[in-house]
Amino acid sequence: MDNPLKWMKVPQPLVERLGDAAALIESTSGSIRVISHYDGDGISSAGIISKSLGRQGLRFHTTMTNVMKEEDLSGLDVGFELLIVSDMGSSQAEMISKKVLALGARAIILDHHNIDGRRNPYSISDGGGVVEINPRFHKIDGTSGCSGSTLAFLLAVTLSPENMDLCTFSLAGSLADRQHVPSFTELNYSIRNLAVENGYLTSTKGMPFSGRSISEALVTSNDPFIEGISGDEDAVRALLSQMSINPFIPIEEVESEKMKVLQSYIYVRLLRNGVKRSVVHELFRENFHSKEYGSLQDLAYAIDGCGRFGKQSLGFQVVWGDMEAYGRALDDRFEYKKRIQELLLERKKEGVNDMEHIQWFEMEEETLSGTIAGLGHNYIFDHDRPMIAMAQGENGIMKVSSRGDREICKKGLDLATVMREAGKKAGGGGGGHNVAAGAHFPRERMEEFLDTCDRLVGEQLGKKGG
Ligand SMILES: [Mn+2]
Repeated sequence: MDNPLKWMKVPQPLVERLGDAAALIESTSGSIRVISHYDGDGISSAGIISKSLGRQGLRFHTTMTNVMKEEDLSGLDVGFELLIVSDMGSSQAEMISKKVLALGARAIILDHHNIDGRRNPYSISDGGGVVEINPRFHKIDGTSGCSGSTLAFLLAVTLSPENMDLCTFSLAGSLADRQHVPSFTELNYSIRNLAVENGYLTSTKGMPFSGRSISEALVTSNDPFIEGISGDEDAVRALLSQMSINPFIPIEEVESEKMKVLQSYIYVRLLRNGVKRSVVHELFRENFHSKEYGSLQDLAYAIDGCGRFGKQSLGFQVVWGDMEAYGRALDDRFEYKKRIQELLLERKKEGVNDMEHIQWFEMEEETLSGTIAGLGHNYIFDHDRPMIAMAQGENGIMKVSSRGDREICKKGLDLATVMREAGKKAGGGGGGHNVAAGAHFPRERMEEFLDTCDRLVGEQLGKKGG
């Protein structure tokens, strides 16, 4: 393919900006510094950019970090001619511009986050030394239609059509940023088409099962968590034998007719267990499979997990194409999935505390409390009241994660407001989205916090207390 950008019908103004960025890269003879965000999308972006620079024979040095602070930039070694900031940078464009001007260097910003109401991106012609590319300047939704790795991939194929093979990591990065729900759109959709039509990925519709075999997929399934199946090896064996499916074969080797029967069995079973129809429907989406990497979801979560566990360089190696690294990252991914299930089963056994309009529980692992709250709400406990999970952090500060679902939000639930108000009232703070939000407050004010949450949720849903 001569021109993947044309094939994908990337809007002309964006093509031009990518061209400016590619020209900057091609005119750089010295070293290139790449700084990217350290989550799944950022690691994928860093890998895609670095791989394409390496293929051009350019010298580069890549790091991944959480939030880029001014100190990080000041601490940068000065021996670079070009700085590429990826999956972040738009909100710090001015600082980046000052820094590179002072060093006599140039910068490229590839970001899909907020542009703080700015009308125009930084461009090399305005004298700021920066080419900024952000879909939000082109009326493309940066939350769902384009991630950091989408931009990294578009730049890579601008540099050379040979980089088209990196499309798998582009979509893995977008998936890690949850841009695949309910389906890939805008620029992600174009890349999805490129990947599928050129044989990099195959696509099937159904529940997103993942695992190295069909039985592992069912036993370790958390989303959906299927009562009586998830976590129960004997039940899974019995079910598969009843359907004449060999439990040890990879998911993609299960005959499609049998897979359909299995999927609809689970569908009915979830509904019969009382799981909301809207939650079950959301599970049916397009799933992708790569010959080399298996399920795109596993690839994405394996890379994302590397960020989560502070193993960014392992994630980077995966994107670089190191299959041994991928094996290790996958092991971590399945360990993590197992841990989530253990916590979920433990929660199921211990139960949650009921209030009139909310349900809540306390757990130890702060990093997983949001996940357990969400899965518990959707699949195990009462589906009509939001779930509030708390974990004690440092200095007696309680960290809160709350989860609802789209259906309750349609009825008026806004957890962002609940968390902000209740957090503030209990001497802390909070915020987030209507369906998922967080808060913090000092432990001794827990009762007050919970009472406020209960009252606010009741008011939002139009239910009077008493
Ligand atoms: Mn991102």
